[in-house]
Amino acid sequence: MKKSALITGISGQDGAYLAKFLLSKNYNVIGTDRRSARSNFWRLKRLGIENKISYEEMELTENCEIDRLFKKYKNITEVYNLAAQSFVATSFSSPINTSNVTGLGPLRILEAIRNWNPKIKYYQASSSEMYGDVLEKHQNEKTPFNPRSPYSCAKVFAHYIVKNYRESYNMFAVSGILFNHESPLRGEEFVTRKITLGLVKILNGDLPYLELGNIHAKRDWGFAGDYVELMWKMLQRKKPSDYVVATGQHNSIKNFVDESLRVLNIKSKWVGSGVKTKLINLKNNKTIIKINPKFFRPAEVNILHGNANKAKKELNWKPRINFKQLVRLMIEDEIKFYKNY
Ligand code: NAP
Ligand code: F7E
Repeated sequence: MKKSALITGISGQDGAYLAKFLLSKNYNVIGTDRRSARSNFWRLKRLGIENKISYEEMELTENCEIDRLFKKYKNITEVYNLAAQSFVATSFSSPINTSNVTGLGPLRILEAIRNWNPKIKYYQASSSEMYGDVLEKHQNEKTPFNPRSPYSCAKVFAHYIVKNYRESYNMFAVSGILFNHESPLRGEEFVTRKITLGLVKILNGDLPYLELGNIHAKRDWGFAGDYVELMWKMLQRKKPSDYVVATGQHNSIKNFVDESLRVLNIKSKWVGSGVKTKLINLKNNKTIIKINPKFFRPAEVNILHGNANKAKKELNWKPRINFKQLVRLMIEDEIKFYKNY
């Protein structure tokens, strides 16, 4: 019998890659989006799977919409809760909405599962942002959380409520603590995609220069396509358990810019310091990057570096794409899909 999986947040980066992966495993995929905004499905179109998914409307703040899903699809065996207000910067301007969607949303789904069929397996998209101002150099499943944004506070709540439902009701409910993962399908507001798209726009004469915030922050960046496989693997285990997913390498935003320019074969030089830092294109002396403090966050997560040994050992996993390959993949795709390049 074909298995049926429900993916919330099907229109997002991970939703698209996970749907593709589950379809390749012969699952029926039911995907939720908010208000039937078909234009949001560019990622599913890009992966050639737009017509292979059953779509349902679901807003994470609406209990009755969540309930309706489980009433309608009695054969769902796995739920992947990827929907969230996922942009950290927005969580500072919309803390209440972020807490409601990203924090309470998972609880609403868990309650629906508990009422309809507690045998359904549940995956929660936890985040390395929960480590915040890190309390250990390399973060693993045992590292204490120290969140630095309304987004990460909401994710910490969701993480613990998943654990609580697992322990209280014997449900198969797990969290993947995923470190930053990027791809050509990443939203344009996140820094990696902002950089790759911005640089290609500059080369096309469509943008004079790019403005960034804190270029010294460091992230453990992996490839989203590698990471979604782990979500599935976690739900195939006999015993439910949480896992960190990371590459174990970190790089700064500045490194990401430099590597992008290396791939594009543009010689450049950083000049100045602090908010006066600039990146100059040595071919034409034009400024490519400036710092704009409006992109600084009220509280920053300076460095994240994951230790995924548990996933490597128990789920037999290792990332296939490293930092340099990731940057190349993103730049090459940007060029391929950018008009007139
Ligand atoms: P994404 O591209 O921002 O996608 C988020 C999805 O959530 C979109 O489909 C969005 O729908 C949906 N959504 C937003 N608000 C919603 C609401 N109120 N009700 C229902 N759906 C809503 O995020 P992603 O990068 O794929 O990440 C997937 C999940 O993993 C998120 O929970 C994120 O917090 C978490 N995570 C991501 C990373 C990472 O590096 N990518 C790392 C750790 C954890 P619309 O299209 O309608 O906006
Ligand atoms: O920022 C710095 C910024 O927005 C990364 C989400 O998927 O991963 C993501 O959260 C860093 C931060 O991702 C700009 O200050 C500098 O230090 O790409 P980001 P994030 O905040 O790490 C985690 C794991 C998630 O769970 C989240 O859902 O880059 N930065 N200049 C900038 N960031 C942005 N966005 N824009 C800038 O101009």
